[in-house]
Amino acid sequence: MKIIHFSDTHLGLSDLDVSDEEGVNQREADFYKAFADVIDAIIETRPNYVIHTGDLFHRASPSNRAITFALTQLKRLESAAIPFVIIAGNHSTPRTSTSSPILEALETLDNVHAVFRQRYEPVIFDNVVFHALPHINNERIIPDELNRIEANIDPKKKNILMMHCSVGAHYLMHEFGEWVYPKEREDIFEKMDYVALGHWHGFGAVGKHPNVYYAGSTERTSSADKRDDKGYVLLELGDAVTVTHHTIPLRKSLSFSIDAERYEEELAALDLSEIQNALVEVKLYNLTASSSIDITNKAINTLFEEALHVKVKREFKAVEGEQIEGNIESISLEAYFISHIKESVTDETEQKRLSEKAKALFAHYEEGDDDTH
Ligand SMILES: [Mn+2]
Repeated sequence: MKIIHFSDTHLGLSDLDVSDEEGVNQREADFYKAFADVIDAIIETRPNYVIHTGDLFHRASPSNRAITFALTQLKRLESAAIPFVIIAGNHSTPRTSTSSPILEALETLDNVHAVFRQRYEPVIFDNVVFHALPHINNERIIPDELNRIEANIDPKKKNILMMHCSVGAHYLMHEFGEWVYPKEREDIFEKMDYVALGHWHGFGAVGKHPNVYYAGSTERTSSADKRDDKGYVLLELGDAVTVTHHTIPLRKSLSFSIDAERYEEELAALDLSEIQNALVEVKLYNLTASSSIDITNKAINTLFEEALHVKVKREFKAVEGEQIEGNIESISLEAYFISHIKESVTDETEQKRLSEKAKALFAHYEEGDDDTH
């Protein structure tokens, strides 16, 4: 039996101020392409089943374009007569009971089995049971839902658990509504042939379990994600279980570092051979206030004009021997701001109060800056 497991496709996510020829946000289009690439691979591989472990859409109320795209692609699976089982993730579950879940719309397709009613449901076929546990807003009922699984395990069939959560605190994404799987219930994993997980955006096996996998996302959902190995899992279930990860081609994501003290030499030495249509991050370091003014973003953008997008990060030379660490982009500004407070405010209590306030504001700014998971 062959099963394809994929996850976290975040259809409708848009990022960066760049559009394609049709006026669609280019990153949004990249997510559609990744999804279509997986559907192509499915149709070529012809697995017995396809499973998706959540975050099909980026939002609980996706755009018309995202919905139309998803339905068109799922229709291709229906035409190929391949059953598709999907659970809701935290991104596609409404936070209030007044809005209706988007996955309900998928039930109009005959081959789609969508589990989104915030409770455990077994999806039963002739040779396999998919134990589907969708995202649940009320964490307190999760232990009871987990208790319902074992009675539905059929030893004559393959048993596959599908969940969208963090197994152990390691896989937390710091998002609204996410939950950690209770360690004391990991015994359920041993009764399953395979545990299909969604939520974490990298592919990989979980802990010491040989049969528990995150499929990972199909695209990079933030600029912090530099992974190139996005794709899907092909699961072959015979006497043994084999798990292989297949990658799909992604837009390049490249990082460059330029020492501002040796700016001209470093520029001349840059290898720009792969920048075409890439997502580029340029870190300028060893900057002083004056060299930072001299090296404009415009100059950097011109240098990398073949790239799809350029993000410039500025790291200033440490002030008064102070080492600046952490998120360079905003901390350098924060450090400058705080050193300015220290210079211009003599009263120590007032100095402390203003510094704390500045830190809180910068922390808030940083949070809002990268809300694209
Ligand atoms: Mn996700």
